[in-house]
Amino acid sequence: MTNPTSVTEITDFAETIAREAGELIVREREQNTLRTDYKAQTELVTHADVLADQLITDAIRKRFPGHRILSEETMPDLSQAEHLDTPLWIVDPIDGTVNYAYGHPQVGVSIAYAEMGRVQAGVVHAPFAGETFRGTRGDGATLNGKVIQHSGATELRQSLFATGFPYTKDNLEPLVKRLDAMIHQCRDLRRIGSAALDICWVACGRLDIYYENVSPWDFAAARLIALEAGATAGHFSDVPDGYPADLWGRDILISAPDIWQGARELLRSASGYA
Ligand code: 2AM
Ligand code: CA
Ligand code: CA
Ligand code: CA
Repeated sequence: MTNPTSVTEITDFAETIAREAGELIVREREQNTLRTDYKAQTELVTHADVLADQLITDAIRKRFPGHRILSEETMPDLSQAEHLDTPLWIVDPIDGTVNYAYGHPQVGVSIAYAEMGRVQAGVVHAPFAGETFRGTRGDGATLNGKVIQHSGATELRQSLFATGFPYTKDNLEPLVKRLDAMIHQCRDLRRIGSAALDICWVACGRLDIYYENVSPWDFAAARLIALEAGATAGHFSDVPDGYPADLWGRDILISAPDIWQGARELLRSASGYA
């Protein structure tokens, strides 16, 4: 099936629904009616996460009834990404739920669109900051309509890096080892609390490096935005066969191009990878 809709139209559509979800998210918090719940021991979810997920996925289903959807709150089946026959939408309605629940501004709505396992369009909208990042494959990346570029960092020593830590605290040892190695070799660390915004901040030069283990909805849109801003994106371990690399969230590393290899070697060695 050929898709008559252009990738730019797809990106426009993604931006429209991300903004609508953003309005809902801001309204829910301003009305101070946030009900929070726990998915797991420390993983928060608010009713705004679920409402925003429904708003976005309903809009996608209505406009593109034949497409697949992977979304954190209502359709989190990761095997969706292995089916390459149908276009796939990857949605995180609120990236940074902990920030959201604590009244912090670093919250993003992330929507990506992929064909054959390759992300073609990505939008990350930060409603409290009034910032919208957009990327279309082959056509560059923008922040509020202005073209963005990575920082151009050339030295690990002078690099600002961001990472995150999982909700589950069972196996923190490798993360602490990586953090130890990075903090010794880089300028400083920022823990923003939203993977999508971390990556968009690498895209626009507010950060030099980002690495973490995350899920497809956390990074799919932002990774394309970073690539289109000239950053390098990949993994510091090997991607298994059968799962699209664009959507594989383990050991991802995104940075300004000149420091990517150095950061990769440091993270591999700190992780005990050969
Ligand atoms: P979420 O807010 O959509 O759940 C990076 O840390 C990402 O992983 C965040 O984008 C967040 O997505 C999720 N995450 C996982 N564990 C987290 C934690 N302990 N605190 C904050 N975010 C966490
Ligand atoms: Ca979550
Ligand atoms: Ca997320
Ligand atoms: Ca989320």
